[in-house]
Amino acid sequence: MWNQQYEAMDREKLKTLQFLRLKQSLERVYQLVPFYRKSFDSIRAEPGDIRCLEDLQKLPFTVKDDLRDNFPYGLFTVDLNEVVRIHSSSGTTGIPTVVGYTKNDLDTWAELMARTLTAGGGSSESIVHIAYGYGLFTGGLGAHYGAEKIGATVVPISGGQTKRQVRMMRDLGTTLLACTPSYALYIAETIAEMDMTPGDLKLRSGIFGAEPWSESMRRVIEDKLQIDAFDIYGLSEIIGPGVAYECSAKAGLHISEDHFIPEIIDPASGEALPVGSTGELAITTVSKEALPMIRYRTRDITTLNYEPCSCGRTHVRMDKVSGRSDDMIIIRGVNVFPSQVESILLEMGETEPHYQLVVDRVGSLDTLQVLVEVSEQMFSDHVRGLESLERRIRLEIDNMLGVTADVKLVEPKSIPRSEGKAQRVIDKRNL
Ligand code: DLL
Repeated sequence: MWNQQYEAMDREKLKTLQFLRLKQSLERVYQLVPFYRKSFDSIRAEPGDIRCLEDLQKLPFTVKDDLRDNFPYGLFTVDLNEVVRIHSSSGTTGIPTVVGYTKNDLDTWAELMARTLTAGGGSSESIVHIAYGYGLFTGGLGAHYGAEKIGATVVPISGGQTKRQVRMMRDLGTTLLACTPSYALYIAETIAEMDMTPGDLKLRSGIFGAEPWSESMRRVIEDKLQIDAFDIYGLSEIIGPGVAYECSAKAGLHISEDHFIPEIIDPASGEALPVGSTGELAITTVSKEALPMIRYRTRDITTLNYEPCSCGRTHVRMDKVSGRSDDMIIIRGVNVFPSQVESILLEMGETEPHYQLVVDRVGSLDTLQVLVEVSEQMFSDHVRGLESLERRIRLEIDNMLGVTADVKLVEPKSIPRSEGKAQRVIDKRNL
């Protein structure tokens, strides 16, 4: 454990700490950010009305559009003089959102990533290969400062030039890989293409996140790279990576509750849901200086688990994120997450782990097409074998998810590989 005092803090003490920090954050945003003052005033609430942690549920949510509406600095609580770093989340549509950090915020972030890396097998002995993108994306620099904090040897390679990445990992004796799970898979594929095996590298573990990936995908990555694969979660608006991380139990991601208060809400009504329910994660930051967030709606779907963890950390665990509520595809009334299709494909084990979902509308009917790659050998096999596999996958998707999909097996390497976040869904209905 990187920080026993906080990561294994007695839960009663933790709640007291959260509450004290929450009060300060609420005062801060109420005094300094017109948006929050207006939002609290709209329900006639003042920070003083929040008398216990549960009272937080009385306050309005903050959503991504609030950041856009106040672009670029409108939600900051400090003068720009005190802001030492900007990151931005690359919105696919419209105005990007900008997030800022004070010196203390960067220290907190490094601390959180130090916890993440330590839980993921990192130490001062590690050689950490950071293939998350550097730049405005929070992945690269977030992992970077955490890795330096634990005293590891950092290779800040960023994304791209995958063959060179593999050669560097081999030559430098890299032990820990940090990148998106889809890029880890691409790296594994490239190792094989270069006629190498994982045995030619010294990789032992990886911290993968920034996009949803299923348990089955974990097994594929662990198997192909011969490593321990850990899930890490975060989002720019809250701080970047480092919000939650898996420990060796690999049974949920510990949310650093000394800095964040998580809630699960009904994505449709916004009502808080009882402990153990699956719903949208909302997060309140309690220590952020430049850009505190009150009840920020992440759109990510998960479940919280307060049972004690075998690793000794006391912080609540969130399940692997199954998807974003806005990535959920609704096909003729049935909700489908790409990660559910991923699990089915990988569990069947007859295709390659590369797939894409194409959603379209024919007349007034939504259609779902699942494109999935098969191996070279299988592709050159006779057509009947392929047709039969397509049929079996279609049946399995129908049985497990209750939707009819058109399954199409495609040539090896025909689905674009990703160096960052993979694009799993192509929704032609929006075009
Ligand atoms: O993706 C921060 C990050 C970088 C996390 C590196 C982990 C590793 P954004 O670009 O703002 O920040 O995107 C945040 O990505 O709301 C989730 O939908 C998704 N996401 C992040 N981590 C996971 C994960 C970074 N482990 C959005 N599992 C979030 C599933 C994830 N989805």
